[in-house]
Amino acid sequence: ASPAGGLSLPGPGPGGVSFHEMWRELLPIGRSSASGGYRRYAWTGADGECRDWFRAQAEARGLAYEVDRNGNQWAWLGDPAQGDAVVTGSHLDSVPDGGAFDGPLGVVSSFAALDELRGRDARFAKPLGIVNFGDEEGARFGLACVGSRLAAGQLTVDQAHRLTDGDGITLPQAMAAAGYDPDAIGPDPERLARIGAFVELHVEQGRALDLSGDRVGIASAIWPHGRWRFDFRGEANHAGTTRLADRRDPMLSYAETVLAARREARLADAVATFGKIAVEPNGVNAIPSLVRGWLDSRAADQQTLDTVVTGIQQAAREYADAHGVDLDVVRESFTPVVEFDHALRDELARILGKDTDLKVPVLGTGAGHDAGILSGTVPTAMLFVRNPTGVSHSPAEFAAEDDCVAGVSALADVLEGLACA
Ligand code: HGY
Ligand code: MN
Ligand code: MN
Ligand code: MN
Repeated sequence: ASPAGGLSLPGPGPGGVSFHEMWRELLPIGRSSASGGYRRYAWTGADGECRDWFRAQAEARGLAYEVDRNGNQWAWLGDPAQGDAVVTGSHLDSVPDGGAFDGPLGVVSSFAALDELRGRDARFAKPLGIVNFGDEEGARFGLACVGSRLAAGQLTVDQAHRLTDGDGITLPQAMAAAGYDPDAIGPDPERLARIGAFVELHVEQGRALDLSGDRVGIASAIWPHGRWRFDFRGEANHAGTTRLADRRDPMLSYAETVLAARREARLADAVATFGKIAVEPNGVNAIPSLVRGWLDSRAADQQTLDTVVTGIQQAAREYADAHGVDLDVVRESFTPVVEFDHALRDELARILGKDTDLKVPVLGTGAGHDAGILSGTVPTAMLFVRNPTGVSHSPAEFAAEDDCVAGVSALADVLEGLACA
């Protein structure tokens, strides 16, 4: 029934224990028994199982389910064509051996918040959506936030078609193999124009909330960040017979560059990480011909990031020259600084502070999110849930059950405050 007061949530849905049931269903999907971490890469079988789960959750609640041209999944209460929709959600894919919370906490909390609002008998004046953005982590094709970037027009179709994974499979091939139409991908301005506010809940990936003693926080900004590929090319040769003086060993210049990255980041109060490497021919008794390392670097502001990355590149060139090695550096992706919408941020603070004296902390982050990509197009905000160790992108990532429940409640308050008005 939909009384004059607005749309109500269709029942019956999984009910009050929904968070735990959803969490239990998701936990085994794509989990490596070797590491205990998750390997949910875009358009693989594990990703497909997560997507099936999303669809089942939408249908169990009588929400209208759809997949957009870029493979992002949506669940709707009310008709998004009405406009000014309130949307929440996150992603279900993972980094290599990622934790259980980065992404899924936001999606599970979204469905659970709707269930909580059903319990409150909320009536919605605006369409309400839940989204699962595809390929947020970029673990497979190297570029993060592919689904939201495509939708927002921040990644061209040509660029997307050229994305290739470590096995030489292109993004269109991977999408087609997963049953999606790669010829459909592209900007989706009309869909985004229907969204009046997007709020992504995410596990915190640092310890600010732990240190301040708060369960939930509001995001202020995302640091500018990017990924650069460093190709050091030398000469493959026999590890036993090649005199040290005759070697052109790219591993040496790579190793020195890793140290330079740490040095430059430390000097600038930024971060710089070489977390992925490919070596050719990758033989234990061969001097490498190629060492390819990927740099991820982030800083509080653009100028600092430029300084750090320029410093690392200059050092890398000097080391390459010293070892007779050729160097190519390619910037593979870049995300400028994100300042979340101030009015929406204030509105969240007002809603969450309404019945309490507590001031909800506002914090910045060095982690990228689909919310950051959307923020250029749509008024966007984020909620963070306390992470007691700050560990993320690791199987050890954790959030306490009480804090997750507090996150669901906060998200429900926010959705109610924004969509029931
Ligand atoms: O921050 C990242 O590495 C990714 O966007 N989650
Ligand atoms: Mn992540
Ligand atoms: Mn994430
Ligand atoms: Mn031999």
